Amino acid sequence: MDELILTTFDWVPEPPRGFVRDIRVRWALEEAGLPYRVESVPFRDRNAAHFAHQPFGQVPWLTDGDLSIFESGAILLHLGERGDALMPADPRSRSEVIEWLFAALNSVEMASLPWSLFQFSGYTGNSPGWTFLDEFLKARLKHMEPVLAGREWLAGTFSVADIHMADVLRLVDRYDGLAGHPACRDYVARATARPSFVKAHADQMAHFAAAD
Ligand SMILES: N[C@@H](CCC(=O)N[C@@H](CS)C(=O)NCC(=O)O)C(=O)O
Repeated sequence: MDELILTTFDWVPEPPRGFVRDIRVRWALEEAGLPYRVESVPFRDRNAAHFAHQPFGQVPWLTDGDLSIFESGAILLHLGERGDALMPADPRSRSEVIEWLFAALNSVEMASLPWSLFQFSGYTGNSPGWTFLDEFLKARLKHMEPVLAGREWLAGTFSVADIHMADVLRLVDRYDGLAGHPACRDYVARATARPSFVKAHADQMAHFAAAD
């Protein structure tokens, strides 16, 4: 089996620690019990080799033998295809995993990320921009709430779709944005209680702390 190498930054400032997207990849690798190594690239000085792997100069990316994959969604689909630990084999369940993975990124995160960036920046006053973003996110959460109230995991068993959805929602939770959505909050609590998440989170925190 080819060696799996996860690349992340060598260091990031305190606020994003625990939320850098390499955690999605760490979490998936831990869930699947796949051995991997972590490498670092400079946060401050991003060179051409970095952009050759990740065209936006971001992290994470994963190398699997001579394959180099960027975008956390693409990485988790790739890992999901390596076995049935993260993506069930039967076509119906597999298709459900893929649709929920895209829903996490393209329907929920597309609302939650600008909302979180505004929260982080303190732009939460009584401005039309903030009100628009807040309503946009609440509209998405309103639809996620009955879905998550009715099932433990999005597509039957725990899958890469849950890694993405829980990670997206946990950033909202960080700013108390799930207060009116108890099923979403319980889902985040359920997912992040998994030993694989606990380890992935601790490993990310230790990785960045080691560079201080
Ligand atoms: N859509 C990308 C987003 C990657 C991303 O936003 N990475 C952040 C860390 S969580 C980053 O590299 N930020 C530094 C920057 O944008 O300059 C993915 O899911 O992999």
